[in-house]
Amino acid sequence: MAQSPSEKDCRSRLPSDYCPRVAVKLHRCSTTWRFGPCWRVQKALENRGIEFCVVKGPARPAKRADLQRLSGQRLYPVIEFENGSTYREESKDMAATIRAGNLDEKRGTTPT
Ligand SMILES: N[C@@H](CCC(=O)N[C@@H](CS)C(=O)NCC(=O)O)C(=O)O
Repeated sequence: MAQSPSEKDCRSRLPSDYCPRVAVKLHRCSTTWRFGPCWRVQKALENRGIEFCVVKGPARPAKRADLQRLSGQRLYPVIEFENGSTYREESKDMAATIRAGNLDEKRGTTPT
């Protein structure tokens, strides 16, 4: 899939500190389809011009221990902020938040 100008390449399964200068990491499934929950949120980030990188995770839910540790659940998409906090809601709600310019409000405190 061609990268949009706002998407930085994190490549899959690299440590989450791989792109420290990017404030937003999109943890998403590895499908290249341009529809579905992950694509919906990725598109919203692109349309809003938010700089982000993509971290593609394993397809099998059983292999999503890292995502579980990071976000407390096993579904994509998940947004990780540079302070280590994460944001996950229904993808339609995530996309609406991003499009409304309210993503920063979802940034939590640094997890301990
Ligand atoms: N209703 C949820 C669905 C999320 C969802 O199904 N995400 C997919 C990736 S696009 C996923 O994690 N599928 C793996 C699974 O269902 O275990 C949403 O819209 O956020």
